[in-house]
Parts: sequence; C-alpha cells; structure tokens
Amino acid sequence: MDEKQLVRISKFLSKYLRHEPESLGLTLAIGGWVKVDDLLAACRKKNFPITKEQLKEVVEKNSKKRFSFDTTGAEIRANQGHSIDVDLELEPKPPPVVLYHGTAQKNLESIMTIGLQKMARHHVHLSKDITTATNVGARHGKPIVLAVDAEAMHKAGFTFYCSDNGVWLADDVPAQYLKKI
Ligand code: HQG
Repeated sequence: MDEKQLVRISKFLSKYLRHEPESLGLTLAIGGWVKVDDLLAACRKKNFPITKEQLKEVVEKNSKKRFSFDTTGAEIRANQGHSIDVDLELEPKPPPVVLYHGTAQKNLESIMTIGLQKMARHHVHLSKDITTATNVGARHGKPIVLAVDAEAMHKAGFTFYCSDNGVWLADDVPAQYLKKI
C-alpha cells in the first residue's frame, strides 16, 4: 500500500475509533475495543472496504502507532486521542522528569493563565521529546514548546498515564508547572 492510502485508511479509522463509532454502527467496549470482524463489516457497509491485510498493514506502519490489536488479534482500538467517553483502562505511571507540550503561539497567553486543559480530548497530551512536541504544535499554527515539570507534578500528587504508543497523558497541567522553552 502506498503512503497516501495508508493515511486515508488511518484517518478513516481515527474518525470512527476515536470520535464517532456510532455513525459506523459500532459501540466501543471498555478499553475502546471493537471486534475486527465487526469493524471490517461496518467499513464495507459504509462503502469503505478494507481487507484484514490492509488493516494489519495500517496498524503496523502507522506513523504514530495510533492503533493496536489485542493479544489475540480479534479486536482493535485507537491507543489514545478519543473525544467520546471511553475507559481506556490506562495504568497510572510515574512520568519522566520533564515532558513537553507543543502548541501554537496564539494559545500561550491563555495557557499561562489557566494552564493546559484537555479541550475536546480525554487528556492533555504530552511528548517525551521536543521534536515531537514541535510537530504537534505546528498543527495549530506557529509552534512553540512548553516544558512541563512532570517530576514536581508527580510529587504533588498529579497522575500521569502513558498510552500504548508512548504519548503521555494528564488530566490538566496548572500553569505553575509550565515554562516556555
Ligand atoms: C490547546 C495528535 C488555549 C493545546 C498529536 C492544543 C497529539 C489551550 C489545543 C494529539 C489551552 C488542543 C493531541 C488553554 C490547551 N488555552 N489553548 N488553556 N489548553 N490548549 O489537538 O495536544 O494525530 O486536542 O495546546 O500528535 O495538539 O490525533 O491536542 O493546541 O499527540 O494521533 O488546545 O493529537 O495526534 O488541541 O494534540 P488537540 P494536541 P493524532
């Protein structure tokens, strides 16, 4: 499959596995899982047929490892990024000392006043490295990167989670733990 086709299928899957499964006739189980057979049948019905082989290729090659199969391969889910209410059963995990958040310059004033909020998603998304954070920020405008004092937050009792694809998640980040770099 070429890159264009991979991206096309990945976008389609993100839409329905993260945001609106019901419009594909699907319900996400706890953990965000759906049966692969149900998903493929629903895709066919929506005139977007995907073969099992194509699905495997997307799960393997997706640039951000957005999707995972369960251990049996019978179920699939988006690893993070949901806007609908779903319990991903993530385990709290001690974070690295510093994490990064990329955003657009235009959001800076508000963020430094009220902190990072989860907005339409389940969590605030944080990155392990500055390059990733810069790319995330560039999706919104002129990118800037904030360093998050994750160690201090952890000590203060804030909970962190790490998704299967290595994105760090928090419920919010008060402004006092943020520093523009
Ligand atoms: C901003 C992509 C003003 C926040 C990426 C961000 C990531 C505030 C935007 C993942 C604010 C929300 C998530 C405040 C937060 N005032 N702006 N108080 N608090 N914001 O897309 O982190 O392609 O929901 O800085 O790679 O940009 O979907 O979050 O700019 O991992 O797999 O509000 O999405 O991955 O935007 O990106 P988003 P994000 P996928």
